[in-house]
Amino acid sequence: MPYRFLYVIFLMCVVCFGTTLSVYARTVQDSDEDGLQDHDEIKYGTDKNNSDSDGDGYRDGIEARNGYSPLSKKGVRLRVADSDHDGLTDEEELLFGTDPANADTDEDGFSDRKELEKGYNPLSTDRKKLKKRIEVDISEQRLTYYLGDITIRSTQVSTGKQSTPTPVGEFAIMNKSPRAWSRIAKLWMPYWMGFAGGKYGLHELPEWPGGKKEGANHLGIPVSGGCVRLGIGEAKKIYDWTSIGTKLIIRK
Ligand SMILES: [Ca+2]
Ligand SMILES: [Ca+2]
Ligand SMILES: [Ca+2]
Ligand SMILES: [Ca+2]
Repeated sequence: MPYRFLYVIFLMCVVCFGTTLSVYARTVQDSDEDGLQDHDEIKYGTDKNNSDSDGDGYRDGIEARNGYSPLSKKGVRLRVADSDHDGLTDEEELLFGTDPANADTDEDGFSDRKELEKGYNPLSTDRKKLKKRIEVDISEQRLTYYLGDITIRSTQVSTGKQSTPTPVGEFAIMNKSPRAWSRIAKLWMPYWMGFAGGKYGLHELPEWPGGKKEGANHLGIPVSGGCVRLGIGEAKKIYDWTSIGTKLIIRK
């Protein structure tokens, strides 16, 4: 009797182990054995049954691991490639969860890029606008902006020095100017986005009247008079995306 009992236990263990293995196999399946699992092939927009989706002689897994687009024959990097020509790089699409091989992931007639620009979810046909939000982390000297739960971008900033700290709390972007003039500091602040009564702003590295820019090597170091300084190029991206009223959260 005890032997029969042990045998039943043994059979149960075999069944459990087998089920676990088959679940594991399903989750880590790589149908075309190219080093990119099936669920990652969906993310990259590649063919899970073709180990070399773009036919350039390099396997999808090798291209993806080394930062190349497995959808582009010409050895183009993910950060440059725009395989579906929708204006978002393959790297951005991976970040947003949109399909790098389909310009209109949710097939609602609006391209992924248009939806993100206008504040809609490119992964859903729901026409409800998502909330835009900018967050600044002073200790990390980073600014990240979001559309709903989608991280749009993260970039290094320079916030206020110890004697002129950047205010902490919850604000909203209250005004915008492509080129604001500081009467106090006597310099230009390109791509100005004002907050806290308009006394402070997010803006590009300041520019002296002669055209000289404050150094880009200040990014990552709190040296400003209280504003949040952004890098050249990054400021315009945020400026173009931000609306009046966009929520701004600043943390220590
Ligand atoms: Ca694969
Ligand atoms: Ca390839
Ligand atoms: Ca694209
Ligand atoms: Ca769409």
